[in-house]
Amino acid sequence: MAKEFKRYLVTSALPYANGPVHIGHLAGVYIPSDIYTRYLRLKGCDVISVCGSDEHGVPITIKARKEGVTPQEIVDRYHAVIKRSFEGLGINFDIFSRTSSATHAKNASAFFKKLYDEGKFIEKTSEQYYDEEAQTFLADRYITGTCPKCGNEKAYGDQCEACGSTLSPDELINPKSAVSGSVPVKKSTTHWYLPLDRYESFLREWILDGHKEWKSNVYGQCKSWLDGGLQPRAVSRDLDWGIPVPVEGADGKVLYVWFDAPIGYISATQDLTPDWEKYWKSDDTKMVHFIGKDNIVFHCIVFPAMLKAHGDYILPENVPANEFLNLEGDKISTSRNWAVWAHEYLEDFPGKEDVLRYVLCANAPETKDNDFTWKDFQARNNNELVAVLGNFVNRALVLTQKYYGGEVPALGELTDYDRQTLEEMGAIKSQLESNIENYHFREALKDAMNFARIGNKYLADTEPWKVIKTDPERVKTILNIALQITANTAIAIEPFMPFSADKMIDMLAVEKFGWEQLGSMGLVEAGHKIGTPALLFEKIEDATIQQQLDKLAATKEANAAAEAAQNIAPQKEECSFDDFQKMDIRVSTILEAEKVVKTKKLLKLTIDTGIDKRTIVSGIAEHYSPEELVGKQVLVLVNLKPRPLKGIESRGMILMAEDACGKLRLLSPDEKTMCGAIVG
Ligand code: B3M
Ligand code: ZN
Repeated sequence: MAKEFKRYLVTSALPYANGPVHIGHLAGVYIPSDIYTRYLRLKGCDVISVCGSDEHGVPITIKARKEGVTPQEIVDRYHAVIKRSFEGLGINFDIFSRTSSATHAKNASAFFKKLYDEGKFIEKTSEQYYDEEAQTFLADRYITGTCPKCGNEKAYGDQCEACGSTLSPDELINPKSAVSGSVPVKKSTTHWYLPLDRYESFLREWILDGHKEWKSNVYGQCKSWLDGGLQPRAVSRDLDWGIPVPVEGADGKVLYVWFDAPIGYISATQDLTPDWEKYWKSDDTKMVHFIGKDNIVFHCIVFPAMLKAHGDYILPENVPANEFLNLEGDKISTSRNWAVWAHEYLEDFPGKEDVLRYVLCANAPETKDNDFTWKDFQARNNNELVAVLGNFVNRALVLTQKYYGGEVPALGELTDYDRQTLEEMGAIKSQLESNIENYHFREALKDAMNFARIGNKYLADTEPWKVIKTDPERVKTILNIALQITANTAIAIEPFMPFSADKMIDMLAVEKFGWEQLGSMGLVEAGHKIGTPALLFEKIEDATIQQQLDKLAATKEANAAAEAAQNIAPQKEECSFDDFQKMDIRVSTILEAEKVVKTKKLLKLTIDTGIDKRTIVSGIAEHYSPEELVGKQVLVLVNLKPRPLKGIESRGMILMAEDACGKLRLLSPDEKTMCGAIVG
């Protein structure tokens, strides 16, 4: 028998305030969470949705060091950017708090102190990596080295981004301080550990027996963590940014960010409502954590163990974690700026908030990693939102405007097809509800769009624009039904596309409907005057998409240059001036250029060296077209021993620079120079 819940507590992973949010965060966590919460609100449930910035942790202090500002300045900046992004996209938390708040400092300290006083922690002194130059211990991202699992040389002390392994600093090969670059030493330090092993049997029973309904990707990861055997996990760090450990002798130590952050959900609820305890302490509250897959262990193993150890709080009923979204076939990466940033999307696509919500829901990585492409974004907008939803709503409203001056016509005699259409519409609701309540938002979105699909087909099949000439009474029924389907569509799409739902309500000139009205007729009464029709969506042109693709191409090039700039070839062995004197380099002009057949890289050039006109074969076909070379002045090593290339005798070599991205660049004098001029 399914458990009855009186209220819902929806949490969404607290985004790190060390950068903006991107489409991966939105698709993985925040759009699903917002759909679920909006749905519950529409049904009139007692629901609160809490989120906020995660403002501690090493990534923030590293960024602050890099920019020469304080961590507070970093979190203030990004807390504001992230908050505005969510608001701009209609992601409607009841509170978007932050873990640098006073409430949270008090709350997290008290949580730690209760476990400490009740002896729930292990206190352990151990040798940890220390940077003598920077005078700081090296936890998490403060230390890098080679991943023992995959050989990635830029693995961090807590995680390898290449293979996803969770690591500890001691596992790194050739560890190096990310602060000063120096080789760290070991220094003893004391920390507190949550003995997760002591909660293994509770977690096994609670998850593996009690929550078999959890998504397979979540259940599977929990099972492998439990089967791997749980180890005590440090809950403090030697850092100067974070919540101080509230015990004697803990100077310079703060709560580990993953200990304090989940408590941030409780702190946010305390800031939201004085009734916070009924959400966190009553077992008829349904708590659902929306997160990405990299947070599963913290929300299904660590935080529940903390809550169990504390004893006052409920546990999550479900943790429907999504997998990862990639971008144009590549992993989204904040550090490589390989992302579509939410705030930039809002600037580039004003008024298209629902298009992104729609595409990211339709493509959500619910059970496996998925890929976002700008072409798909354009196709879904043009072929689904414009051609189906927008087209149907616009026809229903414009024809009512055209034939009846905007007054809803009365319903006449129904045909079998009318009845069949209305039955089809009425049947969608239960499936839509079931899909949302089971976190299958991709399927739920298809259900919601089916209202528009049915409407679109109904108008295409009944062709009121033709029938008006022969049977105007019939058209009244057709448009009345079309308007009822429009009203139902406005209800169904609201959790997914709230901006469009609001526009439809305005165009129908009605009060917002309740979810319970979904699937029914008579929502828009005969005689009611609708508002002014307007297009819900507009086509997105190729040029708009190309702009985004060009932006990504520029990012890719900048990354390649930055990457390569780190690998500048070392200087060659010294040579004497005499050695150099042997080379005879002349300013020359390219007279003719043509591709060498059956090769990709070679061009056959006719060169005026000032001494003579000669043929040189050069491997620049992938960097320059023959047309753009003719007339160019170049530098030529003319006394290089002649050599046959693809049967062509090449007499000399054109000097070029290979840049960091591997692109070849010709070297030319800065103004027209006589051929034969000697370069020295
Ligand atoms: N700050 C988000 C992340 O790992 C992390 C979530 C905390 S939720 C308590 O990207
Ligand atoms: Zn690795």
